[in-house]
Amino acid sequence: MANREAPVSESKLQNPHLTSWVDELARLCKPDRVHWCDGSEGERQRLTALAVSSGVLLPLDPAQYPNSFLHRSNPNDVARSEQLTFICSKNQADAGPTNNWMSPAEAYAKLGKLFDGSMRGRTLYVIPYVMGPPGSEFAKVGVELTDSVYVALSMRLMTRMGSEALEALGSSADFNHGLHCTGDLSPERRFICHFPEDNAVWSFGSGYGGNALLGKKCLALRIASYLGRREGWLAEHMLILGAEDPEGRTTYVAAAFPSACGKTNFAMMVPPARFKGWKLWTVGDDIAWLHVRPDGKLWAVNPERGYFGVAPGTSLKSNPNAMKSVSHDALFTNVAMTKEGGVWWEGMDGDPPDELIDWQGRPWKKGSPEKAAQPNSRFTVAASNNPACSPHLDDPHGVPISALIFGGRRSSTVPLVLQSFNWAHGVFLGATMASETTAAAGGKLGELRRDPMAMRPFCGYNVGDYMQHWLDMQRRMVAPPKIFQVNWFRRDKEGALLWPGYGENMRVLKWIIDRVAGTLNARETPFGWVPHPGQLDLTGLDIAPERVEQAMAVRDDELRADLESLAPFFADLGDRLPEALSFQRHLLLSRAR
Ligand code: GTP
Ligand code: SPV
Ligand code: MN
Repeated sequence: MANREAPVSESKLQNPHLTSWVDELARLCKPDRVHWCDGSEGERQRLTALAVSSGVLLPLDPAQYPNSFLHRSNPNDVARSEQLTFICSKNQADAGPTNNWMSPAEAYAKLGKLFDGSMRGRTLYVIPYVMGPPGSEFAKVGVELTDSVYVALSMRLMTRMGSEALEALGSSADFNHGLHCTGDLSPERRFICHFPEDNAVWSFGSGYGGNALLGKKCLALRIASYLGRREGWLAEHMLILGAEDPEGRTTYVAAAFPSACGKTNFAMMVPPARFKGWKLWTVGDDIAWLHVRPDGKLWAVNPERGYFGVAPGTSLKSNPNAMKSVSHDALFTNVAMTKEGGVWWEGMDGDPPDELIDWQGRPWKKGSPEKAAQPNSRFTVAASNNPACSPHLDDPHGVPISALIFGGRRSSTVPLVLQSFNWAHGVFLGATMASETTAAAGGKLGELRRDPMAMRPFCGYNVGDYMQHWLDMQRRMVAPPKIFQVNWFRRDKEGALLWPGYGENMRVLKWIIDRVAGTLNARETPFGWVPHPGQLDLTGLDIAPERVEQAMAVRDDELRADLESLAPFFADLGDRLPEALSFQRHLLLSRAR
């Protein structure tokens, strides 16, 4: 399809639902131009040139970082805004206690005023996109209308965007209706509103990732979780990874860790030398759509086709596959820039350069107490850049999942690894997961909060109903995945991490794979199955065995206190708290004395 600058009414598009909706919102937002994105390489080049000439993107040194650019966002707009994110269901109770709620009528009226005339002097980009593998029965189409060229270029990396999405949509009216405007970025005029019952999202006043790329958290998690409950599947904040053993057998796992708690790193993990002959494949690093297929197993597709990953902490040592992925055709957001036009962030290999331009464009000197890169600075790249990208990324059926893993950021209490007794106990472990807050969302850092299945900010309906839906999924499966809990972040009394993490997490994954295969016994505790002492393969790991023991310890007093502290969280769920989870808590408490 040719690049179109013509008003929609002159376009030759065949889908009247789409054209009349675009016309209606163009009349509201009043852009000077409407550009229908076709997703072509030529279009990418034209939009990139435009973004560079308007200062939205800074070109990086093409010798070091071919085809790569830096974007600096407004300093008040560097992370998801959970306080300004709303679920606009007809009934407030359907949004539940973990979501902000606004009535649909109020939200449409309030945001309608903000959108009115908001794109004067600007271009409205029409971005048709598909979430999910091409031709998959599980894929969903969305269309995002935005005035941000950064969003258009990011959506091209993160989704299957342009002509192929229009073809997938055909003449159907079944698509997510997304409207986004950057506005003046004032937090007083920032709202990210979801209308699950209308399959629509209106986002105003932020240009940042999860607030503005509507295919990601808005459609693929909040709206999709709502659709999943209605249609009998699950939309989850999970990475998907395949571990191929030296005999060529691949075990697939999906893991839910809250934002900035290690999904991208685990999904791209390179195993230590001890695991010679193993190959790890990344299917996805953030979102999994889980469906039961006719074989009675749970299968996962990654609805995305790119990564929007945390930059700080990413190095050749911690995540070599990510470093290779960002070496060309990458968009960076809020990282620091070197004098030579390269990028830098805290935790990158080697010493920091003597001088940098920090994420806000200011000069920065080595030894400065300020961070050069914003703690939630990110890279955006196509998944195909990853040397470990799974060939099943485009598989319409996805991959069969043998284990589900839940992991929060917990300085204490939660052991390195624990296997649930059964599905309901596993759902309990996920539903009661807690994690210390990170820079991925605005608000305080390091506060412990309950984050059910790492979905607290992303569940598009009542979280109690969501937990019940998880419990109900068991009946649809003949071979449900085994459920595990992990914690890479336990600390000693001095505050030092007990477990080295990153690639060494392979040692824990190997135990999980062996447990799933049924080739390994385990130790039963009142709280679940854990490795026998000495059972975890630590060959070649340069760390005192006592520290690993401390990381793995199951301490009755700590776990009992944690179960007791669940009371107010469960009380908040009121009559939507599944009975099975309430009983699980009492059962565990009764055994923990
Ligand atoms: P979102 O994209 O926000 O959903 O984050 P994510 O879950 O993909 O987290 P990511 O893998 O980007 O890691 C976030 C931060 O945690 C980075 O600074 C990592 O360096 C750090 N991290 C990741 N894995 C580990 C680990 O195993 N141990 C420790 N100590 N830190 C880790
Ligand atoms: C997260 O915060 O979980 C992310 C980044 O993956 S964002 O797309 O901004 O939500
Ligand atoms: Mn995420």
